[in-house]
Amino acid sequence: MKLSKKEETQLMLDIFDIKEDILKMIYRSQSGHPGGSLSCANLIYILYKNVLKLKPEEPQWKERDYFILSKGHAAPALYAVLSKIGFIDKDKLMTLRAYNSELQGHPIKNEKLRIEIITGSLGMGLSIGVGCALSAKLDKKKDKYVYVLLGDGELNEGAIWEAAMSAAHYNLDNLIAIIDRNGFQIDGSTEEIMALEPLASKWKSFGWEVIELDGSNLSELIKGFNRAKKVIKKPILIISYLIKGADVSFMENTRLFHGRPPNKEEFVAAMGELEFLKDEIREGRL
Ligand SMILES: Cc1ncc(C[n+]2csc(CCOP(=O)(O)OP(=O)(O)O)c2C)c(N)n1
Repeated sequence: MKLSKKEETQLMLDIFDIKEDILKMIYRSQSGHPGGSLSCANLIYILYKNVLKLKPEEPQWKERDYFILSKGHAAPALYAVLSKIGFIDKDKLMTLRAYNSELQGHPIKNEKLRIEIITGSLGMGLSIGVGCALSAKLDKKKDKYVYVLLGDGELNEGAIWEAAMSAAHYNLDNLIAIIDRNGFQIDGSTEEIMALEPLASKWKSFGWEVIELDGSNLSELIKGFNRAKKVIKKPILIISYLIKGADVSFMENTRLFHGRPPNKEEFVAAMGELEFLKDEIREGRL
């Protein structure tokens, strides 16, 4: 499906609203992970808006697709998307990380808010996804997909590779894993800390179908997900090239805002940049 210019513009504006919410939440709570939330916000939004099969009025619909945010520290991105879609009240967003809030720093299973799985301890989401996909196969749910979003630094966890082997062993073509390939993790660039390349051929040799795409191109993302759903008898990996801290100049491509909130000056500057980019989109310059 190719997006019309109008559709693409609206999606982009929505994504910038989401990015503003992410920064507001993290600034207000003075705690959280801006870099890896900003990198994947567009991807999570496209999933919820254009890809996942859900019933708005029936959160526990048995045929629904699952989304597992394995890189759980990007919870602000998930919460802001769920609020944009209408599953979380906007007011609630500013309770991020507050005592007794439903919106903790890492996602907690919550049927009402449509958070399927508790995550945050990296390396677990793909194994859980394998279990969900296997169970959907056993239940003969032919049109149910499980989507798992992984960080690239998260791939340092050994359990990911056990899950990768099992998924291929069980021919889980209803499992679509996505890597937020932003090139950075907590301590520096992924290639410096623990090299991942050649990443695509590693997954191919584990028996996965691999799709590589530019994750900041919304049409390409949608096309990639459609292509993934056509694959048979193999699990699918989408390597989505993204930018850590995307769209806030001083947060881009650095580890410095991995797990640190912006201070007041940084927050004001970041919001100004996002507003400027929104104007550019509205006026057709972006
Ligand atoms: C098991 C485990 N070890 C360590 C951490 C601390 N931690 C949080 S984020 C992170 C780095 C993750 O890097 P990456 O997956 O690339 O995330 P992104 O850059 O997309 O935010 C680490 C080590 C954790 N959450 N879980």
